[in-house]
Amino acid sequence: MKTYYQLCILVALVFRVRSVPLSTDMSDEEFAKNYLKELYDMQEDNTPSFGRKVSEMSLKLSEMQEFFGLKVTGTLDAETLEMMKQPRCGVPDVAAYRAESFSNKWPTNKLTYRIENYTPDMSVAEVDDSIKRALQVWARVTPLKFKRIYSGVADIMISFVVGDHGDGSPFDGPDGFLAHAFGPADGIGGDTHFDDAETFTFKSSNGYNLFLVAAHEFGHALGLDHSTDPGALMYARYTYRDVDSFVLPRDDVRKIQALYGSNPDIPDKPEPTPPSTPNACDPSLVLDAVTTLRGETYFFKNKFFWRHHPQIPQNEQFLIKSFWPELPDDIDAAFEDPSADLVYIFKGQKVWALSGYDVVNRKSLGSFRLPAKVKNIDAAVYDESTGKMLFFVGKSYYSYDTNNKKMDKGYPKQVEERFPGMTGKVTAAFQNNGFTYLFSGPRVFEFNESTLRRVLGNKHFLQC
Ligand SMILES: [Ca+2]
Ligand SMILES: [Ca+2]
Ligand SMILES: [Ca+2]
Ligand SMILES: [Zn+2]
Ligand SMILES: [Zn+2]
Repeated sequence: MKTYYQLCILVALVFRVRSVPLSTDMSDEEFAKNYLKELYDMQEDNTPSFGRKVSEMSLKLSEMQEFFGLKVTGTLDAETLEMMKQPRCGVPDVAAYRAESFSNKWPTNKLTYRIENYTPDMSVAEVDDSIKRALQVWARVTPLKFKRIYSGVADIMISFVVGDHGDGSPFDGPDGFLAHAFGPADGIGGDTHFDDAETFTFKSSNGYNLFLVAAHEFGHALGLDHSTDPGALMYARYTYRDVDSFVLPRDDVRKIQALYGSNPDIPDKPEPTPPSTPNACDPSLVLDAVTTLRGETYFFKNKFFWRHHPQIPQNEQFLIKSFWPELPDDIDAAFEDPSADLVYIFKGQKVWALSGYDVVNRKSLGSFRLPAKVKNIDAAVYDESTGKMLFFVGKSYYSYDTNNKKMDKGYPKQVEERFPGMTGKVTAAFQNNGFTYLFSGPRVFEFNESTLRRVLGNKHFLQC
């Protein structure tokens, strides 16, 4: 009789579940509506509108665009839809839209967790290890201590579930929402659910890395909201990063310590410095590489790049791996060959050829006939007027003939011979609208053919 009663409750819960799960076979409009209802508390807009009243959907679209640093149009443009379809966390982006019964922190520093079940994607030991390390990410920088229990009710109950699972926020099948967690409170508070329709992984960049997803969700379980910093662990969109070298970014450290304080136990070995997201306003900023890509310009720095679209005043900043998971961080150089619609990315001896968001080929520096003594280049640019690829190494440069597929004779030459006034080392380069821009540290030299027109700062391109 008891079993029957429990079953009834379960069924009732399933019917109580409100929203339609996100699915990619819906129309884009329907998809966007569900996204905004789920994450931005969009209400059904049934009121007849007169004149130019701004619709609820438009308001919510603007809010979402603002949150992700997109151009605020209030319309469902291609860029917004693309962002909506990225794999992400299922917790709403704006704290005010979450249930008010959750407070912003736990009243104690000693919390328990329990792993209720396992995903078939990984071994039990791999899941245990991923969860433990994900909690340690937060414990390392706070006074928080996590104790695992194997029965009974823990503060943080961890489970792998699919579809409707009785908490009013059903999962959506592969991709879309990967997981969600409830903020600090009794009962369901702190509980963390993973969508087992995903393929979770231990170390690989294929599928979704359980450690990274879990570390993000535990941030919510401890009281954090989503961050607008694209480098933060608490950014809503999933991005693969190297798991072994993971260090909690500065933005997250600052926010969790504002709630709980720092770790009073002096660590045995000094902690690595939390990585911070490069700031466009930093006057000493030295970019790693710059390239055009299909009419846009990409400015690379460390793990990040800024994307500039000529029609959009505001640049967007992303992790390199969120566009090209296979690319390394800290690249040396990049350029676009528009005749082949390819962008080449250089790091050390390695070269990646990109067609839009796809890596289509891997090459080596040697394939451009650079001498073997050149172990890496500092900058590169495709000179449209001559069809040559220019490779900068220190204060000299090489010229590669794309038609004959060989290095031009008489190189390397001094950069100053071709670009008079460019006396320093070239650290990044690109061409746009017929001008050549040579970066030397934080300064940018603008050339019209061989004539130096003016010297600019990074700020000319990166708004701040
Ligand atoms: Ca709980
Ligand atoms: Ca999903
Ligand atoms: Ca460089
Ligand atoms: Zn989240
Ligand atoms: Zn759930």
